[in-house]
Amino acid sequence: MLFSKVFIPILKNDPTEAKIKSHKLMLRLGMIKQSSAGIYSWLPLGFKVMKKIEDIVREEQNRIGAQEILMPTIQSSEIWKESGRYEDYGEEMLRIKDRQNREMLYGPTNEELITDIFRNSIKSYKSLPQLLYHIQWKFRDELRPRFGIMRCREFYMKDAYSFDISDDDALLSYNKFFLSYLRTFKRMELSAIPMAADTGPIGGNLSHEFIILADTGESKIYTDKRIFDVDSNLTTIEKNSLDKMRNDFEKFYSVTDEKFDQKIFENKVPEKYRIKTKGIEVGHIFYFGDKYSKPMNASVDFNGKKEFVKMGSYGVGVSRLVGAIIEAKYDEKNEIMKWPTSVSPYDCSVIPLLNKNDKSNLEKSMKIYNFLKNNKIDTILDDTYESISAKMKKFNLIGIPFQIIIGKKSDEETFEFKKIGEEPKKLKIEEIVKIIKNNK
Ligand code: 5CA
Repeated sequence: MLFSKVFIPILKNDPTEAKIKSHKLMLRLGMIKQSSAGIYSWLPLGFKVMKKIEDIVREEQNRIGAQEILMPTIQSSEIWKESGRYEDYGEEMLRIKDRQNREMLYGPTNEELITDIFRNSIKSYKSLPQLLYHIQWKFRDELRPRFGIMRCREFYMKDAYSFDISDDDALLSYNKFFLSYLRTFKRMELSAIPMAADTGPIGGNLSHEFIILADTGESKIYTDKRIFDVDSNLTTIEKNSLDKMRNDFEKFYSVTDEKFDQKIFENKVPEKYRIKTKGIEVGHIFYFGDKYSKPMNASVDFNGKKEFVKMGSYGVGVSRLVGAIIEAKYDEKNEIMKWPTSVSPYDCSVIPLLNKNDKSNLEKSMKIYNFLKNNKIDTILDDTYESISAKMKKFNLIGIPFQIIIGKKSDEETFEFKKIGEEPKKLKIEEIVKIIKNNK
């Protein structure tokens, strides 16, 4: 894309209403635009990042054998009355009436709807396990929406649901998602640690939150430094290896605020390894057995016996991750953002010094731009006549990981190429393509 044509409405300064750096940067770069409290439009730069995050999440769900579906945002109240959550969910649920005066709601989560789909279709245990997921907007009428898309009312979530015949099988499904979350966040260059957590309105007695450390996070956490070194590079989803991996994590005390016990913390974690800090919850997984299948009568035939299926649910905050990555990768003091290559809105930027009376640099830049495009490298070329220092400042903020700078001294053969925030090197365009492709 040419910068003069893209829709990236950049502000000169940080907006005053934003308190944390991800919110500031997203507004400043025109990644999002608030439409009402806690509800946002996603503009091209923000939307591109979110879509890349969504693709990674999808690939890692498919890799463990989960199947993608799409459920609606609007649900009937009937199924929520069956599970008993219609009243329990309280004011966070946005309730709506249709023209026939039927009670509907904008889904805050989908345990009931997926249970309804399951019970009408699957009759035999031989069809189990079933792992189903969708990526869809959710609405929660949060009392205090804040920090931009980090805690908002309408947000984009991946939610998966597992159905098994026994507790043992269900724990295998749980562990598959546990692993897929570790892989998902790693591909975004985030170190998200699993922490034993409370189950809240979803229910059940086994749950982990996946949390990245950040001072601006809303979750208080207590953990052990050594958990960062646990090997999560499993290539199989076979039961024994998964059990071992979860065990390796659970050797280390790592909990959220609600589960915290000072005595256990001090007993289990030597002082030099203790971490008490804050973090951002980017994923949350739950095992709740027959909490929904029993009241909603979701059962299968197991050798002539009716068995309620054992269920779990697994959420990733896809839209929240955009902010979480910024919190982790943005150097606010020096105004340099560094997107991980896997989620960057573009692969490369071409930043030329342009002069209205001499078109040679523009022509050179267009050539490079077309060459990169033909090599499937998503590139943005700054064809505006701003000064080179203003352009550099702007692109440091936008955070595209690779930059090609066409300055006064550039020749026909080699170009100034740099990883954002590092020193430039003079390289041939073919070498540049190789580096970018190897880093994708
Ligand atoms: N049904 C379960 C799992 S599918 C569930 O809803 N879990 S959850 O409530 O923990 O949400 C899953 C993830 O969505 C969270 O880990 C968080 O990353 C994201 N999320 C939750 N509430 C918000 C919100 N108000 N704004 C942005 N993201 C949110």
